[in-house]
Amino acid sequence: MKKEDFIERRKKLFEKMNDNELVILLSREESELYLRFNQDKNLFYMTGLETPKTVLVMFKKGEIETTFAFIERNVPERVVWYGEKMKKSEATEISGIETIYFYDELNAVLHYYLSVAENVYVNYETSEPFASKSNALVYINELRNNYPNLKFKQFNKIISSLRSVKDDSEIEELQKAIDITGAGIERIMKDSKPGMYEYQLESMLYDTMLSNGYREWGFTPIIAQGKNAATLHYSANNTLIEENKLVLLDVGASSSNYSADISRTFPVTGKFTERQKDVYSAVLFVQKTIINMVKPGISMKELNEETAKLISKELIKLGLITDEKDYKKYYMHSVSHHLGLDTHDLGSRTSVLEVGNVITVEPGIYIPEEEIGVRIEDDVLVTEAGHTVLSESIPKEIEDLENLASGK
Ligand SMILES: [Mn+2]
Repeated sequence: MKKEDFIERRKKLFEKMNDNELVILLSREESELYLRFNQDKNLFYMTGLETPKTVLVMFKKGEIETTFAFIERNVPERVVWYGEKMKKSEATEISGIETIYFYDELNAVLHYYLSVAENVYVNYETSEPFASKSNALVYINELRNNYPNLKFKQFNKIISSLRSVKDDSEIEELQKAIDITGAGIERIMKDSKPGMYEYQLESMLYDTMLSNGYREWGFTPIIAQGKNAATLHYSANNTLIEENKLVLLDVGASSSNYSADISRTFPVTGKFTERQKDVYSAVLFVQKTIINMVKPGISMKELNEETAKLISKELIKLGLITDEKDYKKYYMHSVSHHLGLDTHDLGSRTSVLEVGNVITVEPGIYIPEEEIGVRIEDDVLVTEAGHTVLSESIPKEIEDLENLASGK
């Protein structure tokens, strides 16, 4: 990602902002010692800065568009503990923002803007899940009290439509995250055996990531054998893998904060049973059909409705239900979500697709009483011609899975 990308994103945001509107984006809390710092996604999207105590401010008044940022000042006696802080020139080099202040100047510099602005977009709202612990939220609440005429709005509302259309740099990062995830998945398919624990499969993917410089997961990996695969958010990954079971992987590495999200289901012993094959084929057929529908102008609601219709028919063929309406017993989630900086990225789950959206397509069938759970998930870019499956190269055909898993 280069500074021109961030400059372009800020330019697009100014086009959406009204007169006298202000944006204040605060960084996340500084991490505890045992965790690596993880930047607020919106602040990263707008600046590329990955440091705590960092703030972006943008203000639009008439023709004048003002942008500046705050970073932490170096404290010489703390350098031996935490190293040098980023220099102003480095912040400018990364973000393309020319005017950089220090964080301890925040109140003094902001006062003028808070006094003249009518609306302010902030990235912390009371709906934040960990609101009570967040210094950022405490700060926003202080502003609310000190500037009672100012209207506070959620930044997500104004940025959502921009973030859901990916630029070339974002697609490049997503592709890297997807490719390394795919390499790890293939290694798991080749090297896993019954008698291993699920977390040993997790370690194969993690090792593939780390060895290639990808140090972060996009989300907590799901490695689920047999009946665990029928628990949608299973993440304990600590069960012994039994003979003849299917293993469901729902995993994604992160590349520069962009998350892959791939699901594959394979027979750990190298051969599907007839029943497993029937269920797998049903999901694969639905998944391919839905992927082929992806194009600009189609809504995610339509994809969901078509998935439900197709899965209902498959469930009847599999002898699991007799009335189409009962499909929710075996398929209970949506087929798609946006993908990007967040695994479940900004962008409505009912939105009409446009060029540059990246969505998942992930139908599944879950039959706990048969200890079978199948989900197949690819990451799909919406293009003018229709779509490109960014995860195309990760195997999902029955023959390929059997060959990989049996070591052929
Ligand atoms: Mn997903």
